[in-house]
Amino acid sequence: MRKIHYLFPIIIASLFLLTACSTQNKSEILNVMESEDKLSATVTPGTMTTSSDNNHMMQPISVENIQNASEEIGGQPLDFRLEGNVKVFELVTKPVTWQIIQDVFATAWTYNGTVPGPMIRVTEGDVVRILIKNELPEPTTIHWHGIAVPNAMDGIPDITQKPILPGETFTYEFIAQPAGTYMYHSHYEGDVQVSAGLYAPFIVDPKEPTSPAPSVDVNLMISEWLLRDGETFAAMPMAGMEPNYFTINGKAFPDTETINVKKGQLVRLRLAGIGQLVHPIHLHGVPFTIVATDGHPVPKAAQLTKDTVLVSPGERYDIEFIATESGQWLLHCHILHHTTNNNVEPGGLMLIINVTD
Ligand SMILES: [Cu+2]
Repeated sequence: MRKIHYLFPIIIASLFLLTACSTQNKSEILNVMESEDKLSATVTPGTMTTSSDNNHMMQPISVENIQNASEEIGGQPLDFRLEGNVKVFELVTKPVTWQIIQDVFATAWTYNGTVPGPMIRVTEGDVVRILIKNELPEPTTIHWHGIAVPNAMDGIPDITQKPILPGETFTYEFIAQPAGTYMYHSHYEGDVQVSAGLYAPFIVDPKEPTSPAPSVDVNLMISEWLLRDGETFAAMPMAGMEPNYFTINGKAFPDTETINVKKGQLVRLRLAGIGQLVHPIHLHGVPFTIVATDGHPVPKAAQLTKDTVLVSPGERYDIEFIATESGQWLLHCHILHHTTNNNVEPGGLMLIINVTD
C-alpha cells in the first residue's frame, strides 16, 4: 500500500501534461485552419483549397485553348543542336488533350505535348543546356531528379530560382553526371503538375560501357490519374482524390506498349515511379536481376534476382533479364486494383513482353 502513495504525484503530473499537450494541439490546429482559409482566397486551377465548411475539395485541371497531343507516344528521344561542345535541348510546357486508352482523354500538362515528355539522352560528362518556355497558365520549374547538378540548377521555386512565369523562358545548364537512369519533372506545385503529366526520362549513358549493352532498353514511367465526369484532377493518395487510371508511359492497358523481344536477347527495363503511390512490379516467365538502383549500378555480388520489385515514388530500378522463353509474358503491378481502368479489369499497369523465336 505504501508504494501507491509514491504514485500519486506522478499521476497528477501526467494528467497536467496531457491537458497542456491537448490545449497546445488545439491551438496549432486552429492556426492551420486559419492559414488554410487565407490560402483559399488565392486559388489557382488544380490547387487544393479549403472551403468555409472545412471540407477539402479540388479544382479540375482546366485550360482554355487546349491543344492536341503532338505525338501519340510519349518519352521519345529529343533532338539537340550542338553549340560548341554544348548539347542544347528545347522544351515547351503546354497543356494538351492526352489519350490514356481508347475513348478516355485527360487534360495533361506536358513537356512538348506528350506524356511522358521527350527523353533527354546524353553521355556522361556532356555539357547540357535546356531552354524551357512556359506556355502553361501557371508558373513552373524543372528539377533534374538524381542528377548531380549545381544548386542554382536544381529547380526549386523561391529557393534556388524564381518560378518561371507563364510566357517566360529559363535556361538550365549542367554537366550530365553520373551515368544512370534519371528523370526530370516539375517542382512547382508538384502534387498537381507532376500528376498532370510534367515528367520525362533523362538517361545518362556511361562513357565506356561497363556491361554488355542490352538488345532492348525501355523506360517505363509509372503514374496515376483521376478522371471524373470528363474532367482531370490531380490524383493523390487521400480520400476522394484516389486515382482511377494507372499508366505506364502515359498509357493504360491495353494501350500500353508491347515490348517485342527475340528469344535469347538481353532486355533492360528502367522502371521509374513518378506518381504518388507504390507499385510492386511483377514479371511473368523469367526472373530478373536488379542491375541499378536510382541510377547507380549495383555491384555484381550484390545484385538481387527477383520477380517482383516495389517501385516507390521517385525511385528507379534498372532490371535485366534474358528472354529465354517464347510467348506473350506479362509485366504488371501486383496491387491488382492498379490493373483496372476506372474499376474495370483488365487495364492499368500491365504490358505484354512478346518473345518470339
Ligand atoms: Cu500498383
